[in-house]
Amino acid sequence: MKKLLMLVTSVASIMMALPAAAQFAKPEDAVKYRKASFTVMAAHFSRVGAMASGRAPYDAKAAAENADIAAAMAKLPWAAFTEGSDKGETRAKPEIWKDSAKFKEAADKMQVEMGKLTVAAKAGNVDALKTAFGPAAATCKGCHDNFRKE
Ligand code: ASC
Repeated sequence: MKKLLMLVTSVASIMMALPAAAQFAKPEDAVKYRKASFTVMAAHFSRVGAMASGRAPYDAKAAAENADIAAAMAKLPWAAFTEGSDKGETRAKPEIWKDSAKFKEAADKMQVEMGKLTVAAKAGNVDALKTAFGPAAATCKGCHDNFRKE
């Protein structure tokens, strides 16, 4: 058991040390991965949004669970904007690679706002949730406007 744990730990640390590109055998795999993480994020984020806007009844536990998942997903897509993954089944704009500092700033901002959303959701108060939801949604929209084709 101890050996297994050591093996798992060392495999995990090797994986974390690998450059992002090494996680994907092909550019299409990176595209699929980032789309999947955005899809899951959007599903859970919009459940929080439904509560924040009153379209769904407020349920503190569900809000916290969904915000947590959205925040976890918000960490994932960025490493999948690998070199060469600007082609194929993607609406990613060339600006992602040309203006990568601006893209990273937008990605970081989203993660910060998603983090604030989870804090608000865990506070168990619908007004805190409403306050945090708007700025988080604005980070989604900001990236769509600047970095996603129609
Ligand atoms: C969502 C979702 C988005 C954002 C965006 C905010 O729920 O899926 O992409 O909010 O619409 O403007």
